[in-house]
Amino acid sequence: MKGRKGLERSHYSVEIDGSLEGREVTIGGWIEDVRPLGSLLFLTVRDCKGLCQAVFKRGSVSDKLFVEALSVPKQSFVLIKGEVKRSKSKALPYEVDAKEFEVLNVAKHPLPLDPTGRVPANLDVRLDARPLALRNPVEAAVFKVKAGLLRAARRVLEEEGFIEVDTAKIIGAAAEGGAELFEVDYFGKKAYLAQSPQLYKEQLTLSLEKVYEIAHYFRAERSHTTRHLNEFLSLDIEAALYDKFDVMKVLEKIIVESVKEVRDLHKAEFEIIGYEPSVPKAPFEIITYRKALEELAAKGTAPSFGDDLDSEDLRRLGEIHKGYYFIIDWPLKLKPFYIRPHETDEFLSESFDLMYSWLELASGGQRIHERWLLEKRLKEAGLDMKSFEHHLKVFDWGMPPHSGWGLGVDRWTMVVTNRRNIRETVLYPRDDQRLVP
Ligand code: AMO
Repeated sequence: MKGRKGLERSHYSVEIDGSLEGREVTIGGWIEDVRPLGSLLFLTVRDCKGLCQAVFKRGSVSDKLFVEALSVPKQSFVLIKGEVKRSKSKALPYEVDAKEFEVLNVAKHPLPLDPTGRVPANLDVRLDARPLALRNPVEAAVFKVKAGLLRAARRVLEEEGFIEVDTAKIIGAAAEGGAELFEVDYFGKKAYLAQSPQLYKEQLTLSLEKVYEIAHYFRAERSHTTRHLNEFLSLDIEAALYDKFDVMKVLEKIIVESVKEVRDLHKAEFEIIGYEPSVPKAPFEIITYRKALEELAAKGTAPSFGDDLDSEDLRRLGEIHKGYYFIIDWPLKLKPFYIRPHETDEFLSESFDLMYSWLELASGGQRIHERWLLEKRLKEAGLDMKSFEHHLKVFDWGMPPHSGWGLGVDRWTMVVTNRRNIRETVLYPRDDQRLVP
């Protein structure tokens, strides 16, 4: 696209290197700094890939252009045309000797934040002006890495023969039970926003066999923590004829290969972030729920057998297990109705959670595939059988044994990019205090 003066971007900042010396280029981006120095004027321009410098020389450009460049408000979007020359700056060894200049849109000051980060802004201010905050390279790097993780995970799943699906997010009945559903008015009828693709992904194994879905889900819970949101991104899989250990292997492979891939492909982003995740070693450690209780007891106190591990327990467990590890064989009563009772101990279930230190990243397990058993478990969970009729009848159509899991992608991105708050890994986070922007 051309500007009014006919200028058209020909290169990005990262391309301004020795290979272009002596060539004419047009760069486009946002003004980060304006530094006059006698008859020279240095402008630094940032685009989504990096930073480059342009120099305006009085005499070499008209006075009008020089003054225009001098007075352009920071963060305005501009195009600059000129010749690539060697510079004296160590950080930016090549610069553009400006000949032409056009402001495509002026940034109106005061801006809600300084994207350079020199004037620090707190998280709320950054979230209120998210697209502007993303001009800061550290913030942008987090989302480039997140996109890289999804790309790598998709690749692994395709290699493993999984088919990508997309299921409905407006649903007529509570998928998993529980009070965590957002209600919506669906032409006068009650409907809900999906809290997970659980029932649909299970159903699809009876024809597509191995499916995965990457989508947003909604939970109406008021948890004020750094790891919960009311809308989150989940990567879910479900596979016919896989048992719990088979799907744990798939999860492990995705984690190892994706971290390896982003480390290789996003070196620049990790350098900007100032952190590089180490590639985890497979196989991940596996401990049982029972073992976790023993470890906690050895450290002081532990919940009673059958009780859930609260965040304090998980923090203490995370002091023992620092990286990725699985906790398997949870008490059946702590798990949803679709999780299979344990092969050898009816008090337990064929379930697992994937942890990173104290943080739960994924949960899953082998499912019940027999209708009678599912009905029994629904009754025990006190759920309304009628609202599950559409789901139950599917189990009469030759439902294979199957297993799966759901991985919280925002939490995983927190781990890989070393962020402390899930809101830093979500573009437009939703919690009970934040519905806009
Ligand atoms: P679960 O409810 O454990 O399991 O969710 C799976 C993973 O999703 C992420 N997650 C969240 N992330 C941010 N904010 C939230 N409020 C939130 N809730 C969950 C976590 C969690 O480990 N149907 C099962 C999965 C399965 O068995 O296949 C389920 O939804 O990282």
